Amino acid sequence: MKYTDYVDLNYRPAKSDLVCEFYVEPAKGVSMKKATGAVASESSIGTWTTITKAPPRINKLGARVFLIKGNYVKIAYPFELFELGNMPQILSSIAGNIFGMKDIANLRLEDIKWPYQLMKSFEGPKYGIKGIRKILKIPKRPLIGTIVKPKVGLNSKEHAKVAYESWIGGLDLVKMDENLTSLKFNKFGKNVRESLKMRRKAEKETGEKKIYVPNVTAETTEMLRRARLVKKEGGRCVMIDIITVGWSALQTLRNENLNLILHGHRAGHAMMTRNPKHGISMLVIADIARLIGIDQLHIGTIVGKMAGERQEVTHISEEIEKKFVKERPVGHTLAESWGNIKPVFVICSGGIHPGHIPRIVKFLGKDIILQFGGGCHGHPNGTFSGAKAINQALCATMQNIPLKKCAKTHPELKMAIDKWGVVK
Ligand code: RUB
Ligand code: CA
Repeated sequence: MKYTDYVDLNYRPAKSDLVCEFYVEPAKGVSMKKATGAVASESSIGTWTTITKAPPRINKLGARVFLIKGNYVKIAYPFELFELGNMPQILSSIAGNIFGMKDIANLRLEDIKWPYQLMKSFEGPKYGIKGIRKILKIPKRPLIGTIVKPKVGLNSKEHAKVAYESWIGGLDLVKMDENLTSLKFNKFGKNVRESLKMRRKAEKETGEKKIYVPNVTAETTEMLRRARLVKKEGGRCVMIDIITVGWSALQTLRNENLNLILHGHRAGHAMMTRNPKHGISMLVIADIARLIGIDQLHIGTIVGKMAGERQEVTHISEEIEKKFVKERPVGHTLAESWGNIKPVFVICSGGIHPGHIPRIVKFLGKDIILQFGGGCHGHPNGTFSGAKAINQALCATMQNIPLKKCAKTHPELKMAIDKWGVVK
C-alpha cells in the first residue's frame, strides 16, 4: 500500500477502533494527503515502500485517515493492532516512529479515544475522587495539601516537623517533592517512619484523617520495595514521577495492588507537551495516567509559576474527572465513555498561594486538590501560619466571603495577602 492509500475520507470508525487526533504539518513540498497517509502507515502496518509479497489480508489492519480539517487529522486504528494491557506497545505504534519522519515538519498527538476492549485491559484508579474523599472523610470541599520546602536539603526529622506543622495548621495532605527520594541526608525509610509518626500525632490532636505522600520514584524493583515499606509502616499513599519512571513502572505499581492511593507528579512532561505543534498533549498524558490507574494527578493551574492555558487545564480536568467526555471541535478532544475506569482527582499546584484559591475554585470546581509549596512555607510566620492561612482562604471561598474581608479577622490570612496579594 502507498501512503495515500491510507487516506479514506469516507470511512466511519468502528466502535472497536482506537481513534487518534493529530496536528499534522507536512514537510515542504509534501501534500497533506501524503503526510497524513505516512503517519497512518508507519503507525500501523506500513513502511516507506510497498512490500511485494505481503498477504493481501494484512491491508485490513492498516490505519485509516478519515478526517482532515486544516492541520487537524483523525486516524482510526483497528483494535487488532494493539496488545491488551500493553501501554508501551500501544505508544510504540501511535506515538512512535511517526514523530521523526522526513515527510512531516510537525506532529502532535492531541487526544486518543480508547475502544472498550482495550480500556478494560487496564485497571484504572483504585480509589479515584470518591475513594480518596472516603478515606479523608471530606465529602465536598477541595482538598488542601503542601509540598515540603526546601524541596531537598532537610533531614528526616526536620522534614517530619514541617509535615506536622502543616497538618496541625489544617492541611489534609503533605508530600515529598519530585526530586526527593532517598538522599544521603534524608533516607527514604527514615523519612517515611518519622513523617508517619508525625501524621499519627497530628491525627490524634486534630481528630482528622491526614495523608502523607512519600515519593517512591526509583528503578522499578526499588520503587516496589519502597511502596511496600510505606504500606507496612501504615502509609495510605505514594507519589510517582510518571514521566521519568515511565508508563511500565506506573503500571507495575498499579498492578501490585498495594491498596495505596497513587499520586502522579508530571515532572518533565513539558519536554513533550509544551510545543503546540509537535509532541504530545498533556491531555493524552493525563488520559494514559487515568487508564493505567493514577488516583490523583498534577494537571497545572491557570495562575501559578508553571505555563499553561485555562482552556487546556479545564479540558484535562474534564477528561479525567468525567464518566462521559463530549467531542470538542475546538480544543481537540475526542468523545470518550470511560466505563468502569474511575475519575481522577486533579491536583492544582505550582506557584500558588492563598490569594489564588477563589479563582482556581471558580474555574475548576470543588473536586480538586490545591497544593502549595512556597505559598505555605513562605508565609512570613512560617509553615504553621502558612497552613492556617490556606485553610482560612479555603473556608472563606467555600462561604463566598471575599478573602480581604476574611483577612480582617484572620491574621494569618492577612499576612499572606499582604505578601502575595489576591488574584482576581
Ligand atoms: C510546587 C512544586 C511542584 C509543582 C509542579 O511548589 O513543587 O513540583 O507543582 O508543577 P511551589 P505542576 O508551590 O513552591 O511552586 O503541578 O504544574 O506539574
Ligand atoms: Ca481521550
